[in-house]
Amino acid sequence: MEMTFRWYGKGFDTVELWQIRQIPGVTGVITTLYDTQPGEVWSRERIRALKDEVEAAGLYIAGIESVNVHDAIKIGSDERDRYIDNYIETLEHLGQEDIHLVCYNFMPVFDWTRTELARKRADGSTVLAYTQAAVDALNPEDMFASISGDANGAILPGWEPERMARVKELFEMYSGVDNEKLFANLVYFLEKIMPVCNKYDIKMAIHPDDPAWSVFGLPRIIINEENILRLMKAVDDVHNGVTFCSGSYGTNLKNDLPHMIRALKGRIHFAHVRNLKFNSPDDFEESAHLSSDGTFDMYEIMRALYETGFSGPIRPDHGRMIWGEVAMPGYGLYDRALGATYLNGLWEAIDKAHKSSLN
Ligand code: DNO
Repeated sequence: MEMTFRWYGKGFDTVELWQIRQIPGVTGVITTLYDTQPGEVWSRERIRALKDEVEAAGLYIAGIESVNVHDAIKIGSDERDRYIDNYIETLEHLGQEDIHLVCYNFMPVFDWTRTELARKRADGSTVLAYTQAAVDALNPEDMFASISGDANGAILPGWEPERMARVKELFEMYSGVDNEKLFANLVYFLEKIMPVCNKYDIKMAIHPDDPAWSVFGLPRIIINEENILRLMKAVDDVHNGVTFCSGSYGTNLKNDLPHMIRALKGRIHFAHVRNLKFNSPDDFEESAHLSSDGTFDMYEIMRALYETGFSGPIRPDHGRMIWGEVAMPGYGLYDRALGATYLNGLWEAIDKAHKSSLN
């Protein structure tokens, strides 16, 4: 595996490349052109400029998160082929610039959903949190307003104000789309893009739905082992792969995370590893990465990745806001850096134990 760090790009991220470079063991960044809209073609020039900027800081682009998929593709409307052609063009440009990993999601309307962006914990840190009761009490149009005040001025991924202004319209557009239709639209999309992915060896890595169930009655499909394996079989090409996000699949306590990792052997191209602390099955908060601070056994998650021969990028995921940092919720420097070193420590121990058992 290779330890990486998400970076939203200059002007969008409070963290700078030189700071990432100083986190021990972090060699690459996972980045994006944050100001592009879903459906837009990414020019080669802009991709190259981003690459140059990252490389000048002594790092490299380990992958893109995300190239977002236009709603027309998810809905399966008449315009979808045009947007798929644009997506293919973007993939071509990424491939030509030697970028071989693309994380994306297929969630309707909302990307990840949290009900609090700054829940205070006993130690004074703040974390992202989710309570089902809060979602049930809101209508989707109010969701954006209810959380945007806590965003520290940042634009949250998937929660862009222009999109949120159209929430009602978006919901209407999805009214005829159930889980099966969404799945079929995803397969259609993947089949169309596989040739370009094969040509440039681009690994597509689908991010799970977060939380891993339907919110506001919208269809959600990338939620458990059964569904993700179904998708792997439906488009049985190694370039159709997975972002294994422990914090997203883990929102459903029925998901056995190490088991899922083993079942997906060879198809996990990217991993987001973080912990959650459940206060009840319907209320969780994003704790520190450390196993003892949350509900998951992070050692077992890392061990499953190790034992399945995972060799792609890992990144620490949402961190707590600590030490007075003001940043995009979940994406400060300090706690994610702690997460990276902790995960690196687990990996080193697993690797050494494995190697000494062979002697
Ligand atoms: C949240 C992220 C997601 C993820 C997208 C992938 O912090 O994990 O926004 O990047 O779902 O397309």
